[in-house]
Amino acid sequence: MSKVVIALDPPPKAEIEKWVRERVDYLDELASSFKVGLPLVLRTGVHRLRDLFSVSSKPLIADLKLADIGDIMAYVVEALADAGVSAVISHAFVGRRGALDVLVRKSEELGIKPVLVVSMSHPGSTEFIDKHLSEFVNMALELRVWGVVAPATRREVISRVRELAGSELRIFSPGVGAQGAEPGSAICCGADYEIVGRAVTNSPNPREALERIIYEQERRVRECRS
Ligand code: OMP
Repeated sequence: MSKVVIALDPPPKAEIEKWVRERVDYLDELASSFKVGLPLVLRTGVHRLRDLFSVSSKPLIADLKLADIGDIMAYVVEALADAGVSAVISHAFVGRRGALDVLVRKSEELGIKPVLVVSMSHPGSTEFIDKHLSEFVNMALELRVWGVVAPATRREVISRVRELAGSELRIFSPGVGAQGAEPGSAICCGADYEIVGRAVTNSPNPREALERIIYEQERRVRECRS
């Protein structure tokens, strides 16, 4: 099983359902899971997810980067559970009391795995978010969430998260491909999965692009572990 999560973010002019179906079809065999966010869900509606991904054998991660009070995030998670989603990504910065504790409780009740963003792949993440990195990771550990998001674009952050988390948390790393990070580089620093979007989904041949990324990922991981 590959260690690539495919981010399905359709460009604005894409013929949406055709775009999604084709990519799920071509990529399902090779992807570890699919991730959908606002660009897709706003256009299809959450009610279409179950049908659009019915041919997929892989888990579906909803990346809505939730950042609200707990009761409202719990409503969102209920809608996602009805749509067949397996995991949900939320921001860590909203804090625990009255926010993430409610979200985690509701997610557990519905069998959805919570994932917290503890650092982001764009440069501005250092302006605010990264200043609290260790607090976010400790909170993720206390809440016993399933995983965290940390950037492939700043590998030292992944190493730090892995050091703080030990083997407890799954680390998902975006930034491979379109944002410049090399396949396998995040896994070499302790990530479990690399999130790849446009480098695959906007390619004229998405399957071939994903095969190349997996090949590169495996080669680099072999090298760094030898
Ligand atoms: P590409 O840049 O096209 O590979 O897509 C990256 C995907 O990861 C997009 O779906 C982003 O929303 C997501 N992402 C980031 O790029 N940076 C982050 O810090 C966090 C995420 C995320 O939570 O998935």
